[in-house]
Amino acid sequence: MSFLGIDIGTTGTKAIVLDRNGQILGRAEANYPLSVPQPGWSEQEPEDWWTATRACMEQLEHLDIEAIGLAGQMHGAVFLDAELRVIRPAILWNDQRTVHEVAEIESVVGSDRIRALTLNPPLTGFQLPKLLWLRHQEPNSYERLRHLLLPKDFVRLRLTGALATDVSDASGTGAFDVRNRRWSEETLRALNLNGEIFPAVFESDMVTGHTNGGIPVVGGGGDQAASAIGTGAAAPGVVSISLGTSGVVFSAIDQPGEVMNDAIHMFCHANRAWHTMGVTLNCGGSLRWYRDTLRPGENYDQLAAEASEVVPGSEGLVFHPYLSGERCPHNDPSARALFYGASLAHRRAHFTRAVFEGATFGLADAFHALGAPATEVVATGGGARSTLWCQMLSDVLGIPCKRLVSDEGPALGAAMLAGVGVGAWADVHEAVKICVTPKDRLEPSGADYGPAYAQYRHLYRSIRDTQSLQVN
Ligand code: XUL
Repeated sequence: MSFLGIDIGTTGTKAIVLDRNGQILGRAEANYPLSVPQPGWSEQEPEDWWTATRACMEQLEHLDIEAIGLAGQMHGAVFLDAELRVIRPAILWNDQRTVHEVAEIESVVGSDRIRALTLNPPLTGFQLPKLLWLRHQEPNSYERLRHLLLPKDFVRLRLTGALATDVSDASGTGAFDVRNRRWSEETLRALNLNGEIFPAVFESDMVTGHTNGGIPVVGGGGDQAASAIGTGAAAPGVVSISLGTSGVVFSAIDQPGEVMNDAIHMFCHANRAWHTMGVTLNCGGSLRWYRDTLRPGENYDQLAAEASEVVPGSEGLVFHPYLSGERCPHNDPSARALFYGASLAHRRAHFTRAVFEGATFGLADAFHALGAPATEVVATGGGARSTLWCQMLSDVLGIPCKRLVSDEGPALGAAMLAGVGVGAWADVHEAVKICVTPKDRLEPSGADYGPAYAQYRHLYRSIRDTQSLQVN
C-alpha cells in the first residue's frame, strides 16, 4: 500500500508515491506555462494543472495507491461559476496587481483589526485582494462568481467533486481567522463579501472526499507547510530553510500569535498547530542572476569552489541581494541589489563569495525576524546541495545545519499527510520519524561573520531612502 503526493507548483506538477516505510516508489512531473499579460501580473489556466495531474497519475497508475494528498502554490485565486466552470485565468501568488485593494482592506477593515483577525498583514499576493480586484475591474466575471478556490483545491474538485481546502492554505488567503482555524466572518462582512463562495475547511490530514475509484483525498497543505512536514519541521525547535529561487525560513509553533510582525507570516500548520514563516525573494535567484549576467557558461559548483578561496566576510565586500525588492524582513518592493566596499584588493572570487554571503545574510534576517528558539536548521531545496552554502548558513546562524537523504519538497509532505489521513501513521510526528532521514549535519566552524553581517544590515538602513527615490 502506498500514498500519492501531488504538488501543483508554479512551473509544473510533481507527484511522488511513498510507501509505509518511507521509501519513494515512483515519481512523475509535467510542466505548464505561466502567462504575464501585463508587467506585474501572473496567471495560469487551472485546466492545465488538471491535465498535468492526470498525466502524472497515468505514469504512476501501476502503483497501488491507498490515499492521495495535495500540496500547491499558495495564495492564488481560481474563480468558478455555478456550474463549476473556470470564469477567467487564475491569478497567482506572485501577481502584484492588487496594491489598491490592499489599501482598501487596510482602510475598510482597519489596519490593526485585519491583523488581529487574520494574524497577518494584507499583502498583494494574498487571495482576498484578488477577489476585490475582480469586483472592481471585471464586474461581469464577479457577477458570475459562485466559488473561489486555491490552486491545489481546483485539482481536488476535479478529483473528488468536493469544494474544500485545508487550514494551512486557507491561512494564505488573507480572509482566514488563523487563530480559530475558520473563515473570518468579520473580515468578509466588513468587505461586503459573500462567505458562501469560500470552500469548506479541513485539517490537513483529514479526508475531504474520494476519487471515482474510491481513493480518499486528504486536505494536504500549502506548498510551504507540506514541504515542512517532508523536512521534519513539524514540531517547534526544528527550523527548515529552503534555499530555492526565493528563500523560506519556516518554524512550527504551539500557539498562534507568539511572535507577530509585518515581516513574517503566521499561518496554520499542517500538523494541527501553527507556524511562522519568512519569505525572502532573492536567495538562489541572486546566485542565478550573478551566474547568468556576469559568469555565463559557468556552473554553481565552479562558483562555490571559487568562493571558497576567499575568507569569510569577503574582506569587506558586501552584496545586498534585493534584486526584486524584498518581502521579509523589510517588506520593501523598492529595495534593490548592490555591491559595496570594493577596493583594489578585491578579485573576482570576492564578488562570488559576497553573493553567497548576501543571500545567506538575507536568510539570517528572516530567521531572526521569526525569533524561533532553534537548536538546528534543516536546509532543503536546490541550494542545500552546496556544502559551502550550508556551512556558511550554519556559521552565520551559529547553529548546526542538517541535510536530508531525500529532498522531494511539498509532494513528499502531501504523501505523508495522505498516509496519516488513512491511519498508516498515528500523526505527522510519527510520519516524520519514518520518512525523514538525515544525511549529514554541518556544525558551526567558528568562522566569524559578525562584522560583515552587521555591515550588511547597517547598509540597508543607511540607503533605504535613496533607493525608494530611484525606483522606476
Ligand atoms: C508562500 C509563497 C510561495 C508560493 C509558491 O507564501 O508565496 O511559496 O506558495 O510556491
